[in-house]
Amino acid sequence: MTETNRSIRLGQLGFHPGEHKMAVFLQGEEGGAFVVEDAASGKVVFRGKLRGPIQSEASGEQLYQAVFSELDQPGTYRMKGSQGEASAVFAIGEEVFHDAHQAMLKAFYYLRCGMELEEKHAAPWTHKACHLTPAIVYGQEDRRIDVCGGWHDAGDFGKYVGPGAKAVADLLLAYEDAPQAFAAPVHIPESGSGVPDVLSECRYELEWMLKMQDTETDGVFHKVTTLKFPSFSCMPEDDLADLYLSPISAAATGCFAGVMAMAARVYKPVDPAFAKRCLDAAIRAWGWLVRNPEVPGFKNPPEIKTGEYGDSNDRDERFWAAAELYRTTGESEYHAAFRKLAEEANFYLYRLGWADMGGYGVLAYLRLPAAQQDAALAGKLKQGWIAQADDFLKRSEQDGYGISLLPSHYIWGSNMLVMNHAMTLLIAHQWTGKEAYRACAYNHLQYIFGCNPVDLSYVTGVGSRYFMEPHYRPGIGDGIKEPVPGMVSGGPNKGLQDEVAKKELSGQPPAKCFLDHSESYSTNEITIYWNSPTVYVTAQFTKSRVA
Ligand code: G3I
Ligand code: 9MR
Ligand code: ZN
Repeated sequence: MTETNRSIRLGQLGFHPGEHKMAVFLQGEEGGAFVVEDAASGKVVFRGKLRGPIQSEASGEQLYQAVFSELDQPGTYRMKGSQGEASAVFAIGEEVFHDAHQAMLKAFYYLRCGMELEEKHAAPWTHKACHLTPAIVYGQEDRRIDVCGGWHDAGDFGKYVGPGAKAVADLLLAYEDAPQAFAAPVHIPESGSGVPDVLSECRYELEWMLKMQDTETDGVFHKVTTLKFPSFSCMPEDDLADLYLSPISAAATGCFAGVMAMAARVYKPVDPAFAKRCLDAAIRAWGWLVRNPEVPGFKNPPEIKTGEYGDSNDRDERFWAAAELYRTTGESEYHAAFRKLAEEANFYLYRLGWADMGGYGVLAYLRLPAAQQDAALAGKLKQGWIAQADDFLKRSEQDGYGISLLPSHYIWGSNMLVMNHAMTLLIAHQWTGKEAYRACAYNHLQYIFGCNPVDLSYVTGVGSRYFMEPHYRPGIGDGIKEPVPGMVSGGPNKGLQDEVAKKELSGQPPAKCFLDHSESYSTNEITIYWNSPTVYVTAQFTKSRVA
């Protein structure tokens, strides 16, 4: 019987025929032999030579890469090195990511606010309806607004417009770019309605967002939260402190206009009336932006201590809004605004983060028919996107795990960067057909699924060894050992920004600054916008299957 040791790292879900296949060895020698055996018979089906050594600055390890892309025969396998070390058993098959994809989409349902999570859909992770009282408008204490619904942001119960917009944008793009991956239901209350579950789930968030638009000014409140975070084990329904709407911000209003204009397009075939509500709301938000060309960036008011999502630059949000409104309506006013912002370009054009939405604007513009584009501008933007992908590719070629993060990129939510970069690469692949981009994106996803220095899958319930203790209040408070499945951890953060991380991780290399501990909110929280790019990337590798 073969002993499995942990010196061979590989994506725990396995690989697809036709896709890039790589494992990482901690032991080995230059040109050393490795084999892949059939798990049942022990028959050698592939022989290869290790590539390396590669000194990983991010993880402090010396690594070897074992590439076996030619092995495409579906089955179960095990790898072995020349020193007798053996990997865990892994699969090759068309559907190896299917369940993970479903679980990561279903995770959004578990984050729903304002409704009971009933046994029928949520067992065993049920809870009562939460956050039902109208919220106080900060600075206008006698004004209260109903903003019930939407998704909790993360391990806390705040609801923030910018992060919500990123999450919905990723999911709608995931659906647009790989509709076949969303054919099977994920068992939410709306399943079976004839509308794909991903659209029903996003609508739950969009309906909440619509309530966040101020009926008096058309601006959008930045967020709704209690004044401070509740205790770590607080269940949503027990979080009864007053809810406050933080002031309107240009960042929130810009994101709102962007995502609503996008939704207007995506929902038109399934629900034209809803699509029209989204478009009207987007146009009104745009009006606010035009009337408020220069506004200070968002900062928490002094009494409000919850997640700030501060953003000092609102040009990228305006840019995204202009692009989506132009794509959806074809009106020249938005095109003019887009060109002007693109020309100034005083923001990150290609990022897909919660604070930097430029990339979504570029994408919306580049997906217009050529006749509606300014050809020179479109050419420049496409070239810029591809240059960004090339840079990620080059960096990945120098990284032991084949990913594009430099040591300085292991910050709070580093897994979002891993997945955002993979999105960038996959879109570059769609435009160019260059296989190296797709292979590189695949390595990024395999990193999330366990081919990483921590040797854990960063998605709950996914793989054979996954993190168990997310910083997620309902998961701490519910007394259930098994975490809610399908949730993506923030991942290693060299900033050590919580007490346990400071205590346990000091001196660790950046890519190992991760703690599977429920109090380590700076390394092990979960959020909607860490799940959403992961769904995008996974969907690109998921074939249709109606369960
Ligand atoms: O951008 C800088 C970069 O220039 C610098 O090199 C690097 C080095 O430290 O830091 C980067 O800034 C970090 C920033 O995230 C980047 O997005 C900050 O250090 C880091 O503190 C900040 O963390 C944010 C965290 O809130 C604290 O504000 C996370 O991005 C953000 O995801 C997280 O969001 C929280 C919400 O507040 C509340 N809800 C849960 C959610 C997840 O933990
Ligand atoms: O528990 C909070 C977590 O959900 C947030 O993401 C994080 C964001 O800063 O903050 C956590 O709360 C801590 C706060 O930041 C600092 N003081 C201690 C808080 C925990 O009680
Ligand atoms: Zn709630």
